[in-house]
Amino acid sequence: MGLSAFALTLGASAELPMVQQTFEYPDNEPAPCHPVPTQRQVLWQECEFYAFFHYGMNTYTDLEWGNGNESNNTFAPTAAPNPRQWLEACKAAGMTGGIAVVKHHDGFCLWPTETTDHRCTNSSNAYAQQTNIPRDFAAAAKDLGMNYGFYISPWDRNSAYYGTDKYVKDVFMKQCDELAQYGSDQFEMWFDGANGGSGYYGGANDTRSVDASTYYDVPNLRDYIHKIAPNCVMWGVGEEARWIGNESGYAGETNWCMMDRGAASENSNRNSGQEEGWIWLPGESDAKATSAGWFWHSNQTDLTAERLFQMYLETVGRNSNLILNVPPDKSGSLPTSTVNTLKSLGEMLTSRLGNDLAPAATVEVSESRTNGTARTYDAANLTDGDKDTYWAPNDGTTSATITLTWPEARTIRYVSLMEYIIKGQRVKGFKIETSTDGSNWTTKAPGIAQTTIGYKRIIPLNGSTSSSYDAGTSAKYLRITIEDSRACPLLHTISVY
Ligand code: FUL
Repeated sequence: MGLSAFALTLGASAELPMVQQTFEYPDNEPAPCHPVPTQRQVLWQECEFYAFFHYGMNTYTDLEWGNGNESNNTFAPTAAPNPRQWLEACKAAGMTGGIAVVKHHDGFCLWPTETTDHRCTNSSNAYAQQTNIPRDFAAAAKDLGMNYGFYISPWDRNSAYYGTDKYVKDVFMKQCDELAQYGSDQFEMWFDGANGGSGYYGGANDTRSVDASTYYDVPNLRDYIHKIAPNCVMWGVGEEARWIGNESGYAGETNWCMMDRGAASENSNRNSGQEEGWIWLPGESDAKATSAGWFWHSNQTDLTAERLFQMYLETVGRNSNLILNVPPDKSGSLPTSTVNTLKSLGEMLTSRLGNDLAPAATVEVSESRTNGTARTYDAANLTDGDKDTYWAPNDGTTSATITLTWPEARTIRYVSLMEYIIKGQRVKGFKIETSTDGSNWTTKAPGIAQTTIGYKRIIPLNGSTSSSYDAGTSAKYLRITIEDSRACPLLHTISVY
């Protein structure tokens, strides 16, 4: 039956006029190595380093997790909350934007939402009544040319409806919708994983637990938000970017953007991803820049700029985004000490990673694929400052060398490599060597696993992320050897500092 139907189809199509098809690839582009990111995920990975601002009811109660029964009047800023000041301080630190917490687990909302009475505008405090963090945060970010987004806790210890479908439909989804209306160019919505447990729940004072993987109707929520804010990555519960597995500011030296779906694989592979993972789920590392908690506490101290620089190397420098938390205090602004630390960090990043020596070098590669009509693949693409051009060898080539030569020796400390991830993450082993004469080579940073590259990898040549800035290495030649790759390696930028 099946066979004769097949023959019939074939016979019928044989009668049709032949359609001439040509399968040419005039650009000679390498095939993608799956899985590959969505365009939204690529844009998100380009954000690299941004801030987290935990501000809200807990700022006034000294708690980290409010119970949900706090009086609206307890939220009492001593001045008008100033998101512009938050963002300006973070811009000075070299950050590209930030995420403002506008509803934490206590359910208290920092905007005039219609979904609950538990909100800032119902406080007796005059500054609170005027507060609208999403409005002011979005406006400041747009003005400063920074990325912005919001943290909205799915878990709500205030809502009487938490645990029912009504909560998801009439409270949580509506709150996400209201927030999406504050800007279609949001880059990320942050959905925390903590949920279920004891709480006030409208006076019930009981314990409620949900299955987060089904309860929040994430597929519909994601589609809905993307219609309003097309480039908004839905973090965590939203399944477009993954938690790096710790809150201490480090990713695995080996770190793939790929992951198998499902809590089991995610739980055990968050820090390093999975080489054979079948979805693109890049890592984000959330870490605190202060000692006490996510929210402001009177006894907090600021971590040193040197420690934050180390975090940067161990996250952004290991193929992970870094979201660094700086908490505004009771006045609704960042404390001066935090502002100063951020400024020092920015100066450190500029002086250590701000002056790229690679464009002054000549670059030679062991092999480049044949250029296409509208695309080239040669070594010059590695140092042209253009993320959309890349170097590529032939299909089937999985090892290669790239050699940079300066007219005279330079003092160097860091090498930064970036894969053209639009076509998948590929490199699985590499090494870096330097030479002063072109014949005697020294392998650098042998203690650091030189495995994956991904979106970005920064190698401190002295092999230490905690004391990376030393007298440096004198080198006239720098050789990067790709030793193994899932498919032909594609790099778009090499930088040397
Ligand atoms: C956690 C939350 O429970 C913390 O309070 C904080 O918001 C952190 C960023 O995520 O899971």
